[in-house]
Amino acid sequence: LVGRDDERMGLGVEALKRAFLDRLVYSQARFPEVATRRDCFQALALAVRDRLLQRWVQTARTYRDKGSRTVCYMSAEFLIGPQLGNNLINLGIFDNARQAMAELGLDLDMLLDQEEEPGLGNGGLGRLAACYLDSLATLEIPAIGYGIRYEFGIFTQAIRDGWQAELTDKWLRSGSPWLIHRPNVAFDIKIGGHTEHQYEASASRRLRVQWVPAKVVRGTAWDMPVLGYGVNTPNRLRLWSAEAPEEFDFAAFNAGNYYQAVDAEVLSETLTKVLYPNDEMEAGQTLRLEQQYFFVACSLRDMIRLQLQREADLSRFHEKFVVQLNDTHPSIAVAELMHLLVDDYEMLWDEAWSITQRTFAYTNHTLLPEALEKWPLRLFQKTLPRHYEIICEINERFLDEVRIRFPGDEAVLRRMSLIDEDGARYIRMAHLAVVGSFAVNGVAALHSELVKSDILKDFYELWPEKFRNKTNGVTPRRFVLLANPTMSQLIDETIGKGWVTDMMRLRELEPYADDPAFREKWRGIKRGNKEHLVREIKRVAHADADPASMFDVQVKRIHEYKRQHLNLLHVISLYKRLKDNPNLVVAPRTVIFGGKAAPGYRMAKLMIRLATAVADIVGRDPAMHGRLQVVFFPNYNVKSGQSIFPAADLSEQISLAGKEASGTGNMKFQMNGALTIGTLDGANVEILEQVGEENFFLFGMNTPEVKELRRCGYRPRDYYEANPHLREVIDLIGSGFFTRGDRDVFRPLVDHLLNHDEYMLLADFQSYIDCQEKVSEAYIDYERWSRMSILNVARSGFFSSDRAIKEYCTDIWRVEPVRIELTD
Ligand code: 26Q
Repeated sequence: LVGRDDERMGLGVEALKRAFLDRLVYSQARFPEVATRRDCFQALALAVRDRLLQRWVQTARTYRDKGSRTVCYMSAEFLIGPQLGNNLINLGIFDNARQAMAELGLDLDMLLDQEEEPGLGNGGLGRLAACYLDSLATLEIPAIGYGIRYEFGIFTQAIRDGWQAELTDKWLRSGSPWLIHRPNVAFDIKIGGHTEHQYEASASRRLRVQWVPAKVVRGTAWDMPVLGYGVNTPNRLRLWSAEAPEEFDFAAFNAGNYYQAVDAEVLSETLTKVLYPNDEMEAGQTLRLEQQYFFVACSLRDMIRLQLQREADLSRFHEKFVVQLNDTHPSIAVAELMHLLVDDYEMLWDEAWSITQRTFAYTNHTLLPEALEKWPLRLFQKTLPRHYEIICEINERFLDEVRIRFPGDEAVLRRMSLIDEDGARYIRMAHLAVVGSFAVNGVAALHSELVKSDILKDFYELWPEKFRNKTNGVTPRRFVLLANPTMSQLIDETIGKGWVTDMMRLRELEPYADDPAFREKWRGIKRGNKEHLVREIKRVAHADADPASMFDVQVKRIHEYKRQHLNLLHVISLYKRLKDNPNLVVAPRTVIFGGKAAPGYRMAKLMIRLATAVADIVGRDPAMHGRLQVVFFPNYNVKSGQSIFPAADLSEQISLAGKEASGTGNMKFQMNGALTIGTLDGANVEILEQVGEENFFLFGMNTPEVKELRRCGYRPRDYYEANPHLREVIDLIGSGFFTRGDRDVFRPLVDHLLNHDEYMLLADFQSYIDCQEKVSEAYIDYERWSRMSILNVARSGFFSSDRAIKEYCTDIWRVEPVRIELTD
């Protein structure tokens, strides 16, 4: 079909130049003199895509011939970010591409900058799925990512008058060179309607159930190749797009201004138009449930089709496929597989259930009980009438098992039921996922313990063998090699190249922490990265930042539990102390914030307003010049993250202990030489364990202390009254000082802190301020800081997503690598 001597295979500079010019003419219909930057990006992307597809065909053929066991990673979100740079890195042709473009008078960085970011996710959970696809391919594991091709990804954030404004994300405006449409991979998916029950006339008089839908939506596949680093394995990311023109339910979709901003006509067309921008559960949105069901139904039909190509029936389905459920968003798959096996393939319930339970594994990503996904029973029944019946059947059989294990315990039955019957009735998706899966995992050591002791305690007592931990990881290809080329090169020169796929080898950097010449180079690299970020800050936030100051960074979704406002309390405290004592010796700081707030989350939007208000006042004060500055970096996303992580000195990971399941930004900062100031929460606990307490700034209560304080009755106002400095800081916010005398703007925030303070900022305030004082002292001693920074990178290997994926492979999926050879 295609061979080594194929024109489209060449990876050298000359071949890339020819391929680029070829694609410019034959795909873009442009001659070089009139080509726009966009044309040039498309041409290079298509030239690179040719090289991926060649390998892809070979991979697909190998998997088919070998009948390889395949991991299906099901996720409503894949926050993959720009693809060109990563594909060049993974193909090993980044430098050749740069040279080829330079010889044609083009700058590769300019071309990379043209790519629209596919923002098909909210934050951590979606980005984790993308890192895992990178590692699966790099480790040569047969895998498919199944998800949704949203036409509009996460909104673009603009800052207007200091407030967040949401703009629609039209990432497909000029098409994506990476997506390949497969209109003949299509399934018709039923939604709504009712069921009809009939006994067969035959001797068995078997019950047959017919689902008569209210509407049918057609799903078609769009595939994106995901190439591994230094291997010939591109795996498949298969995203489903809805095609049937259906009336749009406006009543269910009027949650806020963001939706109104989206063109109503376009919206009414389809199911897969828009990603829901809340990274938390919000009950009662029919379209969201339809999205989840739609992509799961398409994906399972796709897997069944593949299995029936290989074998005569579905009895060994679970041997050929394992499905990882990325949180409960795809957990309706448990009921859907039962529906397909029992209703369509006429399997007996017990055999179908045995296959189902051996197919699924479930990852939990939250510790907030209110964030566990649940659907109002009536809404669920209306949308998925057959699945409602199946869930009732699963529930009855399950509760029989619970009765045997806990005789006479009515309370435990109520707690564990798949249906919440206290007050308004709901379907509990986490319970469905646990009952239907053979493995359940949390995403950091502490989180997995809390899953067992708190949120899924009863299930742990029933089935302790199902529960595991898989601490998250991030891909060093994107977040180190691509994002931080200068540091990567220094590491290459120092310990050789193998570290990119064997991150524990970074330990070999440890001796260089004591080498003054190495430390000097290390500082030079950080300085260069900061100067790059300074230019970005100028471009997007129109502010001048000082690269000599400490870059103190908190980038992540805006949430009260993540406590960006605790960071702001420190900024205001520092501002006050500098005003009161101009001779105070502290490290100059630039405090950088970035992150989106869910459009309907008022307090989160107010936190953004507080950050921009403080940035404004501090920025206008000449006394703060060269001492303190605050920047809100708009529209934090994967692409801007790649400029931010390498430039950070200090990583803020300050959630209330017991609330952040893991965090993954914390790992990206560490890999780029930032030191962490953080609580004992999520994966911070393991970062601290890896780097040692002398290389980590720890503050605040731990999880048992938080529980104890809550048990005793937490009264935030006591802290306010007992601590004059805290009082000063809070009063300054309340006084209208940051809002030209308007005392109303931040009143909800101040009132909330003084009267409720669910996330206990006031309890952790003094500990945080004292810890920031230690940070400042350490930064001034720049030889010490460099040493700590180097040791942080040297000890970051554990947080590679390769380590995480290897653990999933051996402990949950039982899959083996399949080597892909390129033959002629
Ligand atoms: C659910 C139902 C309806 C609408 C929206 C949602 C929804 C969407 C996205 C619920 C949650 C999310 C995203 C959650 C998330 O990103 N969680 C983060 O996952 C990371 C990866 O494991 C962890 O590191 C973070 O600690 C966790 O907060």
